Amino acid sequence: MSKAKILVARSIFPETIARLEEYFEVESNQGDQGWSKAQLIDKLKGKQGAFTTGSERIDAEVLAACPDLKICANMAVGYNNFDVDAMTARSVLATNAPDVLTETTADFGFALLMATARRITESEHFLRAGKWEKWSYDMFAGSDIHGSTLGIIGMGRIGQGIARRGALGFGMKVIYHNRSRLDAQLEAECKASYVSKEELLETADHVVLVVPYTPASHHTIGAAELALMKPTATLVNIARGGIVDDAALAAALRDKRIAAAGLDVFEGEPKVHPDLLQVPNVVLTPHIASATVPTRRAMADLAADNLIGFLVHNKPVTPLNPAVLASK
Ligand code: 8YV
Repeated sequence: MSKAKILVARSIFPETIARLEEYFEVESNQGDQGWSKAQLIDKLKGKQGAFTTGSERIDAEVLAACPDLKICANMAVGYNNFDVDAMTARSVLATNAPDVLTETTADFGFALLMATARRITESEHFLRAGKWEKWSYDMFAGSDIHGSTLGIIGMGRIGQGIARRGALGFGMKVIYHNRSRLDAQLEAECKASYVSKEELLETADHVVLVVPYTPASHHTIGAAELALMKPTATLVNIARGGIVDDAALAAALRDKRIAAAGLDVFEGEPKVHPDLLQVPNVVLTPHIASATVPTRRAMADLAADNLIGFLVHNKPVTPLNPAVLASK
């Protein structure tokens, strides 16, 4: 039987490519030059499978141009780069990479929270610039993590991981807001109390965003929400660009309407809103929350498992639209 053809859209571990080559004819973008949509379509034509990252948009236009496509396996838990309805309509399976990155991403959320509240990068820039000449009582005085109130918007697996770290490790009072309330047992495990979004914004000392991006979550935090937060509060976004109105946030940081922010994701990334680059009270990282070597390997393995599982055995591991399987 001839091997199915797949496209690996971005540079990935050579071991992952070698494994995929055992099962498929693989074309891969190991040069990792970004592809335009037209180039992506051109490469995807005639392929049955695609190994994608959050950067490749798979929508009705791509699907119409690539009728041989049967599966897109995302090496990411978030999948807002997929139009899942359009994929289901064309019987194309969508898979993501949940669970394997939960704890690593929760670790990073906490790291960014601490760096933001304790002004770590701002003070390092000061030191590197040779400006440290004397001790002073208020030099880079930030806000406390321990004993403070942590507000989490989006209480999925990663949000729960952050809640546990905050409550059990740092004695924080944890409040959360989510589309649906957790069951009582999970709430007790996370030591988290459900509140309205407004109450959370008004009372939290530190707000962490872990909500998936959908049209409904676009600009979950804009000027009105920032105005509800305490002037001493910090905001951390490890979810997706577009959840925060970056221009409104830059203005709030400039005017000290909130104390500081930590951002791993941006509207229009890899571009960053120029106003954010001008304010000192923000920690900026280039979308690396899941970036540890073991976790990136596990994410790549899971995307490969989905391609092999579906195209070879008709058993994907983490399907997002299982209706496609039922219709076969
Ligand atoms: C990915 C992420 O690194 O999993 C996600 O949703 O945001 C990151 O872990 C990124 O999307 C590239 O695929």
